[in-house]
Amino acid sequence: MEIVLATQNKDKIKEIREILKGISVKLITFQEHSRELSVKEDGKTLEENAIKKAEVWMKETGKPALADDSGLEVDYLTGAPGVYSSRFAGEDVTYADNNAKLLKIMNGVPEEKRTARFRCIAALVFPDGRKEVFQGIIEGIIITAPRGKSGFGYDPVFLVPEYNKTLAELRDEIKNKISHRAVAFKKVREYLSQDKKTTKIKVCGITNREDAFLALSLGVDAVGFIFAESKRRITAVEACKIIDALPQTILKVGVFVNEEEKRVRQILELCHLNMLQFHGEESPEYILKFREKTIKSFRIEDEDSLKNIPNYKASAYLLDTYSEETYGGTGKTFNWDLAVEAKKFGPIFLAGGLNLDNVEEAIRKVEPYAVDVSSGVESYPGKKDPKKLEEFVRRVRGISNAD
Ligand code: ITT
Repeated sequence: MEIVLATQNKDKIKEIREILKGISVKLITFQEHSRELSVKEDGKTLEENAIKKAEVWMKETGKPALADDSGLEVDYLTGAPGVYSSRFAGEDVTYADNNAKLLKIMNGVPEEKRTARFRCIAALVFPDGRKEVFQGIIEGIIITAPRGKSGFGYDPVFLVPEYNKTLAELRDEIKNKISHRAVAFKKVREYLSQDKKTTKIKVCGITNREDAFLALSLGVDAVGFIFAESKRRITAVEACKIIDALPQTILKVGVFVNEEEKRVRQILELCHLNMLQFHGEESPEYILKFREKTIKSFRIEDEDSLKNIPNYKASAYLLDTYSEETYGGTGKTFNWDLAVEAKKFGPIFLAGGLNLDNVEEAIRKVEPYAVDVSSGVESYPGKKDPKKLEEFVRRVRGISNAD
């Protein structure tokens, strides 16, 4: 997995790289992304700022992004400079200016009243909407004159009592074990090592009970029933019989194409669907009428096909291959670079010609929230091939669990 480091502070990048060393995640910095993004840190808390920074970079790149906001909290100053640490002495000041201002204010304050802490909030934000926050703290004392040359920021005035040294006097490897950033990012590290990628699988075009139970037994996440003109169309009554026999654990998605709202509601009620997929030219307003979870499909031809996506507020977006003749099930793939680009809009269901031969490459390249397969695992239209489906699931899970 690739993660973007949402910071332009080179000192931090160095520290974070060191703390996360050895983890099977590729960290991309603004230098590699060859773009600078300035994010206004106008939040009232470190957490707000950290999430804001990560979100801006996640939206810009379509990749998970990791940011931190850190601050020094001095007890004598009732927690200041805190969220304003970088601009304590004003806008565009140096670390030395901030330190000088702090020492001036603290002049004459006795040692027992010079207690302080660094707090770091790390935020990890994913394109599918997940947000995770991790905290790290280190306690210390503000000394009366700067000491030491390593580190950055307030390090030369922050004494760590256990070592009787300032953070700027400690070797990098020690700072990167005990600092606020080290504590927060070790939690990030643990989280990421547990977070095995699990691409969800939706099997669409279910027309019979046997296929539904095959999908269930293989641990597929969702099954789709097509209530529109298609070789795989199913009637509401037939779908209802299958759905009633399936457990809660598998999601049941109803697929509609330019259907009347009233008819969708009838089928929704009759069949107890969990999700509605709109595969036609439904408007953003039409989709908003449904309180249920929705997937809006887009047929992708070229870059222009992505332009309309941000107008829709759906729970997820399904990308299918464009065809003049049909609304879906073309069996053909499209340019997956466009799917990578679309990830910034929300969770992506990747569809369009997925099969045993290309699904692994698709997941490696796009890392979608879910893959959607129909004709690629059939023996003929409307009937799934057990061997193909089993192998498809095995391949997806194989990639998903690989480091
Ligand atoms: P980004 O927002 O690009 O990540 P930044 O330099 O603005 O970088 P922060 O807002 O997180 O960083 O940090 C605010 C200030 O807190 C920073 O300018 C330093 O003066 C201070 N600071 C943060 N971490 C520190 C550390 O490990 N040691 C010393 N001072 C630190």
